[in-house]
Amino acid sequence: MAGLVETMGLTGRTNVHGEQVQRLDEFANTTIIQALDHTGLLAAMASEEMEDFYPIPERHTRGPYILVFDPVDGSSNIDVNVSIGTIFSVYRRDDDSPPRVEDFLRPGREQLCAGYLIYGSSTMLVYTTGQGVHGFTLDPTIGEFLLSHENIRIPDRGAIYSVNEGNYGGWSDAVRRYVDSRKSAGYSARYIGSLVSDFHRNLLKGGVFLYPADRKSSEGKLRLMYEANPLALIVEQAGGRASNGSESILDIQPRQLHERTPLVIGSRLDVDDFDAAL
Ligand code: FDP
Repeated sequence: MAGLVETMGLTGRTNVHGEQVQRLDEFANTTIIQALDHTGLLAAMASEEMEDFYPIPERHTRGPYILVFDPVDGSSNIDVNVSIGTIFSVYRRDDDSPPRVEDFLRPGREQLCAGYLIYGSSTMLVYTTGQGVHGFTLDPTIGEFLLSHENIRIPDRGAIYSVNEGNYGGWSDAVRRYVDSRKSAGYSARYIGSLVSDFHRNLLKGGVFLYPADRKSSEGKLRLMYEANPLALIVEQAGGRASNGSESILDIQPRQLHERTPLVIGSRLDVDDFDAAL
């Protein structure tokens, strides 16, 4: 309904990352918090759209889990009706003391569950709890997600590379060589500009997505906790890899909630090639 009701366009505010906040970002953030704050399952939530984490108010029962989410991924595609998504991951706390930021600052390997929703030609939920990756498609006539993609496996090598090549001039020589090598190997370029959508396509078909560091941003653009970690758990569970060029994304010890990381993710051999090229 976004095109018919007042949920498109900018709010006029900027978020903690200095980006302009879209109305749908804010709407999705509030919807997720309101849907989950009283379930008794969570102790706290952190979102790409909020500067600090959100402890579950004491009037609600607190549970053992921590939720981390990106309410709308691919914000620049909202107003032009291109696929966007929602990304989430779940951790467990060890005790029931008041939640602290340290509860969130844990390597991605400690995620209990990670997943995303993609709003495309159909709405899908793809998730893992460490026992493979499974995809469910929403049947809007009954309001249920039905298992449509059981045990997804990503091909070991793909034939697609996904990167914002407008940044070519700011990349290191090694990154340029890697992207050039995909072209000379006959790969196709596909870049939607919504991470979830680019990732989902490569997960099903094989391929590599990269958002490397460049001259403007030495840490790349994407967020470790809200974007890279959940997708890294999913890709590893599907037989692929995720790296920052020197280590597995899932092994990085986060230092702050909104930390960024270079990200290379997708088919195992394509990510191996990237690490070898650096
Ligand atoms: P967006 O800025 O539109 O929200 O992290 C956000 C993200 O989109 C990713 O979904 C996407 O992969 C990337 O940024 C696109 O960045 P560029 O526009 O710099 O290519």
